[in-house]
Amino acid sequence: MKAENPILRGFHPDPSIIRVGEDYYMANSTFEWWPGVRLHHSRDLVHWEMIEYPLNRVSQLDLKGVGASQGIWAPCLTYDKGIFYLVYTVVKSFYCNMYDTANYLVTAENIHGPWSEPTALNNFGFDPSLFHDDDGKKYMVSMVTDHRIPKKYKGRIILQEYDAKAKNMYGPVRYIYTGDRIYLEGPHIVKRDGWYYLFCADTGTGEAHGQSILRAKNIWGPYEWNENNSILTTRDTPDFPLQKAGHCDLVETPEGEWYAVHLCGRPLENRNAKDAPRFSGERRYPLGRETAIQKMEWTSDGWLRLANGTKLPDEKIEVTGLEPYVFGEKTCRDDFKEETLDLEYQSLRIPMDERFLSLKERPGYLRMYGREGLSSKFDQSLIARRWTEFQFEADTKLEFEPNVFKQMAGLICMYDTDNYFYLHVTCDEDLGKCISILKAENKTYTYPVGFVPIKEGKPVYLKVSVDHDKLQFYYGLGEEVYEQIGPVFDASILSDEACLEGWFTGAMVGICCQDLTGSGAYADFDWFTYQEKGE
Ligand code: 6LW
Repeated sequence: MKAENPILRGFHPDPSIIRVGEDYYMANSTFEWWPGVRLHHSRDLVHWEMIEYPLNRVSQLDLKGVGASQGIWAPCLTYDKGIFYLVYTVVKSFYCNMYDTANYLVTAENIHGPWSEPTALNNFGFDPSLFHDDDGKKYMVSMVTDHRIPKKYKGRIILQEYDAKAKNMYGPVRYIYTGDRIYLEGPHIVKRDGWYYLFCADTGTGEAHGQSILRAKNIWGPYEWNENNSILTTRDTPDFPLQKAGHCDLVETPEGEWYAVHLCGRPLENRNAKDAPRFSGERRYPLGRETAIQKMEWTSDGWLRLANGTKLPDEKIEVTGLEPYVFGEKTCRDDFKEETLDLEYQSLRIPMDERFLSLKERPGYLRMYGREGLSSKFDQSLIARRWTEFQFEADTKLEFEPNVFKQMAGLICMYDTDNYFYLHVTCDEDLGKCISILKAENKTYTYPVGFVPIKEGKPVYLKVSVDHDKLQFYYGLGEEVYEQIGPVFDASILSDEACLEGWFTGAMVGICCQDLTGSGAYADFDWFTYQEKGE
C-alpha cells in the first residue's frame, strides 16, 4: 500500500503523531483559525480522516485579537495509561523581536473528547512536547529562542519535569541543548534501547528546514550530536517537489516499523519562482506547509535515518504490515442540510455560534449574519476551508438584499485579514444592488471592477477558479450560468512568503458576510462547493 505525499494536503504544519492500539492520530497547528488543533485519524498511515478539534470552547481557547499566524503553534499529542495529553503554545503577541509563548495542556480519556479545561504550564519555551518515561516520570521539552540578541541564544532546548498530579511543572529548568551547532526547535523525546533521542526540527521552517537527532543515556544529557544531521532536508535540492522538509514526529507500528511525519511545502512554479535566488521568499507556497510521511530505519550503531538511505523525502512510500483502512469519500458539495457545519470549515478566531450563523432558521440554507469587517481580529462572520490543490473551483449560491454599502456577502479566497480576493454582493447609493471584487494585498485595497449593478430579488451565483498562480472569478444571476468578472489575479500573493504579517498558515476559500452598520443584515447561502481539478 502506497502513501502519496503530502498525506494531509493544504495548510497542515507541525504534525505530531501517536499510535494507540491499531489507531493512529495526528495533531496539526491551526494558528488564528477556530476551533483549535486539527486531529486526524488513520488505521493504515495512508488514509486519514479529520475527526476533531479538541479546543472548541472559548473557556479553553480565546483567540480574539490575535495576529495572523499567532494563536495555536505546534501541538504535541501523546497517550499514557488511558489518557490523551495535548500540549500546545498560544501566541498572542510579537514585539521587540519576541513572541509571548504561553504553554497549555489539555487531557481526555477519549480522543473525541470531552477535552479538559487547559492547565497553564509555567514554562517559557515554545513547541512543548510531553514525554512519558517508563518509570512514570513525565517531562516537558520545549525550545527557547532569544531574539533580543541576534545570533546569540537562538534555538536552545530546555527540559523540565511535569507533575501530572499537581498539574504543574516542577524542579529545575535545564538547557539540554544550548544552540551551539544548529538552530533547533519542535523537539520530541523518543526512548529506544536505553537511549533518549532528542528529535528536533532545525534551521527554521522555510526552504533551509531540516530535521536533526541527538542522543543521550541520561534524559538530562549530555546529548551527543549525530554527525549525519540533518537526517532529512531538501535545502540542497531546490528542484525537489517537496520543499521545506522538517519538523518531524515518530511512530512505531505494532510490527516494529518506524515512520516519521513531517511538514513540507509544494512550491508554486509561478512567474516569481523561475529566477528567484534561493531562500529569497520569491518562490511561493499558497497551499501552506503540508504533512508528509516517511519510512525510517535504525542503523546498527543506533542512529535513525530515512529508509531510502538518503536525506531526501520520498514522494511516495510503501507502507508495510498494515491492512488498508479506507474512509468514505467526502462529497465536494455542501447543501447545508446537516445540523452542524462540516469539520472542514474553520472560522477566524471565534466560534461560529448562533450569533453569527444558523442552519435552522431556514432549513437547507446557511444563514450568516453580517458582523465586523474583513480586517477585524474580533467578531467576523466567516467560514473557510483549506486550498488543498493548485487547481480547484469553488462556488456558492446566495440570497442577499443589502440596502447600504456597508453590507456585503460573498465568496472569499484569503490568507489573512490583510490579504484576500473577495467577490461580493453589496449596495451602492446610486447603483443599488451590485457586485464587486475587493482585493487586499498587505493592506493595499483595490476594487478592480468597480461596482456592477445587478437585479434585486434574484439569487446570485459566485464562483472562483484557481489554476496554480491564476485566480479568476465568475458570477451568475438568477441561474447557474456563469460569466467571467474581473482580471486574472496572481493567486501566489496568498502565501506565507508574500504576506507581511503572518508566515505560517496557507490559503483558504470560504463564504462570509459583513454588516458594518451593526444591524445584523444576513445572507442565506444555499450551498458551497469545493472541487479539485486534475492536471
Ligand atoms: C512552530 C515552530 C516554527 O511552532 O514555526 O519556525 C512554528 N518554527 O516550530 C509554527 O509552525
